[in-house]
Formats: sequence, structure tokens, C-alpha cells
Amino acid sequence: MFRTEVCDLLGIDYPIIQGGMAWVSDAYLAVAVSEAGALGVIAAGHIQEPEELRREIQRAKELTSRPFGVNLMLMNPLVPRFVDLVLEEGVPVVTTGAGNPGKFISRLRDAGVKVMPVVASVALAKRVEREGAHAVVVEGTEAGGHIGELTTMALVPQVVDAVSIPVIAAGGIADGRGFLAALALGAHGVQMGTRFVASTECRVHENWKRAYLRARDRDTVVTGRPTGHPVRIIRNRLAREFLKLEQQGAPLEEYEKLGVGALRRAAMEGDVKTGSVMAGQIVGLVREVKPVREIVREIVAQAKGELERLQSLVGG
Ligand code: TUI
Repeated sequence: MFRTEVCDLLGIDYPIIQGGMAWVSDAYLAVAVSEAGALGVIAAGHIQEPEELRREIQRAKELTSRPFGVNLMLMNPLVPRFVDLVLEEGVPVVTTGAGNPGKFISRLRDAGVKVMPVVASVALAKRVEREGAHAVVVEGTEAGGHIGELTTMALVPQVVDAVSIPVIAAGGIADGRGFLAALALGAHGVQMGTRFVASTECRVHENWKRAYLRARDRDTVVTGRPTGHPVRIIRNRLAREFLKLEQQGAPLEEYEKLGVGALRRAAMEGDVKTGSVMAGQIVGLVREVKPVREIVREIVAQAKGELERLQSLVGG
């Protein structure tokens, strides 16, 4: 059901990709998602020691024979080393984020790796297509973490019209309705982060998951805009401190000081007051922590139900 060219490209059953979230997406989450018939992705964004990424990749290979991916957060200075490692370990899929993956695409592609950069604009989507990307993940500003400016609703169809490679929609998608809506916009699949964090298999601190369950529609805010790296997080003490800096017109070093270690503090220590609890706007829709397999099954079933409802609107 809902098989698209993204399924054939990646060797998966459902065109659903798990976002590669620094400090959150480890091998265990990725394996659970891949075993459920979607594509699990190990994050490398937070990793400061290449052998740690190798261990995560090897763990995933031991635990599943299904395809999985590695996400390269391009602001991490170790990315060139991670690219070597991904090639050595035979990782089948790479997603990238927070920058232009230009120079890495052809090397990965030539080695048979499927490359899917995350982009937030038509210009970068066209550019990575030219450089050989197999598909593009188009992320709207509804997403959690580091974001662009355009909404998923506005950006996805514009990218669909501008490129010939498959488009995967991200940002603001957490259930079957969002999945179906993305397909209606011309996407061939979706990427979800927030929804998969609230899963049994995700090893992020329990306080983080509880913060998600408490959050309502207006409980995320964008911090750090003046730095050029806006980040969507759950509204908390840290968020208020960031917004205060903005009001004061504080120098950029102050943002750096406040931000350093904040994601680790929330994800590993469970400090959801002064830590950075990244979350998408859709977090208000997340009401329950459940197994990844159920999340995937429910999304597909709900999308089918909603599609039938829509069909009855035109058929009746
Ligand atoms: O990368 C993400 N989400 C992230 S990365 C991250 S770690 C981080 N923490 C603090 C500050 C900054 C990063 C947390 N969440 N999503 C994919 C994504 N990529 N969203 C937006 C972009 C993007 C933005 C601009 C990609 C390319 C781009 O263009 C840069 C260029 O050079 O053209």
C-alpha cells in the first residue's frame, strides 16, 4: 500500500523515512524503523569520534538485514571522515542536513550509496539534483531543530515542479493525514522526526518524551534567528533565555554560549528546562508513546481511510 518509486529506490515497503536527529537517532531507533518496513536513519550530527559512528553502523548491521541510512549534519567538521566511514561500512543510504552536501554527493553516488539531501529551498533542491542526488527531502519550517523559512505546504509543490527526482516531504507530518497530504502535494514519501521520538524504541531520556506528550500546538518556538541558524525547540527556560538575547540585541557569542551542550543536556540527562528539546510544530498531535511498528501501521491505515473518504467525495 502506498508503494512509490521511493520504495523501489531504497528497498523499503512504505515511503516513510525517519529523520536523523542528533543525540536521538541511534542504531536502535533506526533498526526499529527499518524493521517496520520504513527507513531508519542513524544520526551523526552529535558524534565527535568517528569510531562511535562505526559502532552504531555495525550495531545496525547486526540487528537488521534491511536497508538503513546515516544522516550527515554538515556543520559537523568530521563529515569528510564520516563519508569515508559510510563507504567502508557499506551503508546503503545517506541523508544530509544543515548545509550544501555538494562535494560529497558524487563520491557517495559512485560507490552505490543512495543520497538524499535535506533542503529548505527550490534553489538547493535543483542544485543537488544537478550534482547527482537520488531524491530530495524537502523540509518545511514546521519541522523541529534547524529549519528553513518556508512551510511544507508552500515549498513541497514548488520543489516538485522544479526537479525530476523524487521528493520526500518533511516538517509537520506525524500521522496518516499528513502523509496523504504530502502525497497530494506531489511528494513520493515523507520524513518524520518528532513522531518517531515518541516511540518505545527511542532511547532519548524519558523526560524528553514526557515533554512531547505535554506539549500543545503553540508550545514550540524558534530560537537563534539572528545567528542564521534558527532552531525550533519546545518552549522552556532555555527558549526564554534565547528570546531575551534577541530582544536585547545581544552579540552572537552569547547565543553560542547558551546553546553549547544544550541538546545533549536534554536528550541524555533529561534536563528539559535548560536543555534544548527540539520538536516540530506537530508535537501537539503526539499523544502517546508507542512501538515504531504500530506508528508506521497506523499512519498507513489512516492514510488509506482518509483517501477512501476523499474518494467518496468525488465518486458520490
Ligand atoms: O538539519 C536539520 N535539522 C537539524 S540539524 C540540527 S543540529 C544543530 N543544532 C544547532 C544549530 C544548528 C544545527 C538540529 N536540527 N534539518 C535539515 C535542514 N537543512 N533544515 C534546513 C536545512 C538547510 C538549511 C540551509 C539545508 C541547507 C541550507 O542551505 C545552506 C546552503 O549552503 O545553501
